[in-house]
Amino acid sequence: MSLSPSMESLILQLHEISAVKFGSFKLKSGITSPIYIDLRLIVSFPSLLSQISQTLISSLPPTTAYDVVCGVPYTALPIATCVSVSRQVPMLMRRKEIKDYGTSKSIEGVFAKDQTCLIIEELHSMFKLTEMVRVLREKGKVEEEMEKTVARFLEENRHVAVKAVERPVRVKGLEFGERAKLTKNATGKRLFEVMVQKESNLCLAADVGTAKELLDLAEKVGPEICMLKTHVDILPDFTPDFGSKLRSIADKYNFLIFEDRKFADIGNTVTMQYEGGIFHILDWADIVNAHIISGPGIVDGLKLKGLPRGRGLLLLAEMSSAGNLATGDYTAAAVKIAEDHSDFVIGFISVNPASWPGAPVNPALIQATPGVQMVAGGDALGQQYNTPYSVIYDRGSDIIIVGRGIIKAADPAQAAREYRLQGWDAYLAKCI
Ligand code: S5P
Repeated sequence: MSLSPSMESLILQLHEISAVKFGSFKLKSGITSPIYIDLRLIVSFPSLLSQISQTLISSLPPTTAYDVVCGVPYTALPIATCVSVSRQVPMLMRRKEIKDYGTSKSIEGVFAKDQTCLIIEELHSMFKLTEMVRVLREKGKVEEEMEKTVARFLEENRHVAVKAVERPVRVKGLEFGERAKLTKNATGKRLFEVMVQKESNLCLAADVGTAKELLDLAEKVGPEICMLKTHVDILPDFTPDFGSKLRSIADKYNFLIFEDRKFADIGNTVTMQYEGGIFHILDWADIVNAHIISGPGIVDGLKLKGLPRGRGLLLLAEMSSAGNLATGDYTAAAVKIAEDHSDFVIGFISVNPASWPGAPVNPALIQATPGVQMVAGGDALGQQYNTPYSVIYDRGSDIIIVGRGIIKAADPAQAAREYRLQGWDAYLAKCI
């Protein structure tokens, strides 16, 4: 099917301003692409911007009714603004980064429940990339060879995307209850069991300012969570009875305690850090975690102290922050160390375990993922957020770790309930 002349002219103009480029481009995902589209450039070409907006609107079915229009940052914002101004329809802006100060709003603008919103996301929906390249080839802007290269690239990466979504579905049947029976570690087994009993795969990252606030929060959110994660070294009012106080709340609401200590030293040093100091982590934390930067000796060291007490260890196989180095071979090394110590290692801190080679890995091992909020985005210091559904269903994780999404909410208990339901629904969707 051929495109309309106005669509063809639009494609030619985009090529003209170099918003469509051919060559070799490394994408954010790490893939190398032969085509790159940078629509941010269109703000410098007002007549093109207006043409795109008009074409987009006229491509909607005539009966489409909407009360507000919203652009997804950043590329679609100017397009949405043009639509808003030309149609005189109010606009909303969805934030990319959610502030953790001020109003913490994820959507700016005035709107009401039950209003219909037209969301403008990208130009790609107006025509397919293959059609775009075909037009450019027909008009002599690209060689036939390049058209074939792009087609091959799109075909290959369509499969990659499908695989990433399909992988978790293949663990069908291996539900948390069954996985509990596979784990060799008492704490790992208990964690799976608590998840089933409470229908919760939510871990609260309780990064609040004081021990008092933390204990209050644990009381409020306790019924919703399978695990509570602490950073005990940020609590200025820590006292030696903190551990026993938190333990009694954990027993009351049936959740596990995970001290996010991120051990990273040699085996001998971590034995002392785990057991001693002022925090005595070994006495009250069911679970701790470790980087594998120093090699497998760190696991041996922690195991020496933790295993006789029935404790469990999570390895940091990936991290959620932008530009982190825990990727590729590093992640694979974490998996190998976990397999070699599966009596003590109960799983991983991970971000996209569905994409690991050979995924899903050993189902006895649990995947816990930080960087979770209701809206994907990030903070100002490199944290990157995915939604509960995307983390559990698409990325193949088991547990969502949520901090500011809950603790900064007006009603943390209510927010925790919402995260629990979303996380659990995504898990159930994987089990069908
Ligand atoms: O890669 C990581 C690993 C961890 S454990 N990225 C993380 O954000 N974390 C922790 O998860 C981090 O230390 C913090 O306690 C929590 C995320 O908090 P949020 O407020 O961004 O949800």
